[in-house]
Amino acid sequence: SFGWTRYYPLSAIEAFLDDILTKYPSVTSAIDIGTSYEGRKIRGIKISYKEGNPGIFIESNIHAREWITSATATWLINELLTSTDEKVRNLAENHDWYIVPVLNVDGFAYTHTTDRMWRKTRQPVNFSSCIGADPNRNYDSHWMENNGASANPCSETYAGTSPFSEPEIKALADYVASIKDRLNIMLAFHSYSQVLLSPYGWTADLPSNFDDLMAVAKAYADAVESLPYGTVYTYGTSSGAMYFASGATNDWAYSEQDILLSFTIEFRDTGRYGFILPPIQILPHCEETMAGLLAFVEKADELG
Ligand code: 0X9
Ligand code: ZN
Ligand code: ZN
Repeated sequence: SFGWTRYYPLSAIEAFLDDILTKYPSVTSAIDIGTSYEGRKIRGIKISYKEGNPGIFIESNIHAREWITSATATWLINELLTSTDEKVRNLAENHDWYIVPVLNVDGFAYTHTTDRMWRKTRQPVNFSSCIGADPNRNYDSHWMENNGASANPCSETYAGTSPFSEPEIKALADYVASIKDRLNIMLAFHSYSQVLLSPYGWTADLPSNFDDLMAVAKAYADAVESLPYGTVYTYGTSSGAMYFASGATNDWAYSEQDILLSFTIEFRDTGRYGFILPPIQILPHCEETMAGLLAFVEKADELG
């Protein structure tokens, strides 16, 4: 049965979602995001205990090889539904959760069958022998500006032929746009580097609510570091703390959808294992992610 001591292929993650929907029919509902290039369903789950809660959207595994992200997203779903911890109950019951454990379904399947280090989508590019675009450069927000992406189809940061050329990204964007008024937080789960990245990636300018963004990021980092594992997260803007990246999820959510607490979170580790994080680290990582999220959301609620 499903658990968090190993990584699972897409079919097992789908079975996990079905199981959750069957077990918790009154507080969960299936989200049908759309269909990938290769025809796979992109699925999510909504957890809602009551009407009118502020919403939190989690995009996960947009990069195919970042397996710890979907392991964490499925753990989070399970924990929100089963935990008896008072703080987790508050987090679950007073917020609506929209969680898409695997967005890049084609790429994820490919990492299981063929190339563990695949990052991009699997849609062929006309007149190129290289396949796929970087889905995290494909959102329609300052697309291809300021050298934040590549025009070379063989590059790992190829932006695609046009904004939203990748069906998975178009599908996610359409879904988020349809519920954006209910969302105040959007998180994109990535690995690795242990850093929280706010807008902007496409410019070095600071967002207008920079102080609030850094306050919630600091709350997350402090909470994680206070656990016995002592894992250190840093934080900053995407362009300042990492590198220029245009057309990424968090810039699009922030600038085009007015979701004012939008982050990319780069999970464990800092490079020892990189994308191939050992399964033994999944549960400790999930626990510290919950500590981080509790502190982040508490601070966000406080800021209003
Ligand atoms: O390059 C990326 O897309 C992200 N790093 S990763 O190693 N997971 O590929 C970082 C993107 C950060 N920038 C923005 N979100 N704008
Ligand atoms: Zn622009
Ligand atoms: Zn990534």
